[in-house]
Amino acid sequence: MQRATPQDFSRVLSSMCTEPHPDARAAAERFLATNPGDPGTYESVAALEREVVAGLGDLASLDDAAGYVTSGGTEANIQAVRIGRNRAATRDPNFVVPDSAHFSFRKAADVLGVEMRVAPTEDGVADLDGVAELIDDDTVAVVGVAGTTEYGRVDPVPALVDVVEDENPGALVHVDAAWGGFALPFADYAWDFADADIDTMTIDPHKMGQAVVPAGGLLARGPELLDELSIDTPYLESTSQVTLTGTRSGAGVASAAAALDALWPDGYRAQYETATANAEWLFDRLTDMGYPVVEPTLPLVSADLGTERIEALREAGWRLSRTEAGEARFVMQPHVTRETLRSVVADLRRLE
Ligand code: 0PR
Repeated sequence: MQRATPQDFSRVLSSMCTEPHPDARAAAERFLATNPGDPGTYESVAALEREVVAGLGDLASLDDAAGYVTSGGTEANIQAVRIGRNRAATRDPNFVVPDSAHFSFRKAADVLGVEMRVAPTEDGVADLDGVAELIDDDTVAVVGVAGTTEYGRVDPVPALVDVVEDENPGALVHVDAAWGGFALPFADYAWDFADADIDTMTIDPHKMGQAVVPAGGLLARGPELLDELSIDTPYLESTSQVTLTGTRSGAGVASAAAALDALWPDGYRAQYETATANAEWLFDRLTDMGYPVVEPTLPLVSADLGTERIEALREAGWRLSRTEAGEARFVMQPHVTRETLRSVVADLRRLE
């Protein structure tokens, strides 16, 4: 049987995954057979998971953070909506997202039986009047996005919190920072749990955190929020479980702990600064070439190159995907270097 080779990252431009940090890779291998879903048996990986939650709490300025390492942003987002639903009394629940929200919220609506209401965005961020109009007494959660999948935009979360306070203070405020979470601490417009009354947040180590897949993150302001997810586990040493999946990846957990240990804060700061400089460089080049480019906030550049050019770049081996509006999406993950960008821009010039 021929051995399949995994993707070589040198031409991957649109993925939110990246080459794991060497320490993360080594830790993942050591913990491959462990199951943090059974902390009574696998104590050391359970301890590492507590470290990861505390570390993600440090990133988001949340002391005594509650949370756990999920299978990814999808699970964290589903669980956040589930917390909102479970703690509310209504029989006819809804939640509100901006139209920039990731499709995982559609899955949340479907599996949880909660109506999803979609508010408009303006210039890529949630339109707060539009959000306010959709909130009613049956709203169990309101979502803000910090680092949208298509444009890297960041919603005005403190103002969003004020809107929720005015319209329905009982609704959960959830921030999806699945991709942006590892950049926010270094962005000058940033806010976090210390500045805004956020209840829950998604931050994924397997995106900008340089951990291995699967390692997502759900953070909650307090243990009582996570308790909303608690299910009894009669025959395990531990008596309850809050996770959506049962057996989980100890590799993901150990890798996230190792990545945080190696990179927080200086390594992630350097990564953010390089990525931001690269995003600005690419924005300038593509603008000079006459393409319409969406100005980046977090390091993600979307540019309208036209379908044929995107196809030609794909044929040349570049891994590029499109936004719903058809722009090419360049995600400045750590493996996307200035050299990579020079090379794709040179290929693009040849197509002119
Ligand atoms: N929230 C946001 C803001 C996201 O961008 C994503 C994933 C999620 C939640 C869901 O996270 P999981 O995929 O971990 O469950 N967005 C990426 C995207 O759609 C997912 C991805 C990652 C796609 C790597 C392709 C890829 O190669 O771009």
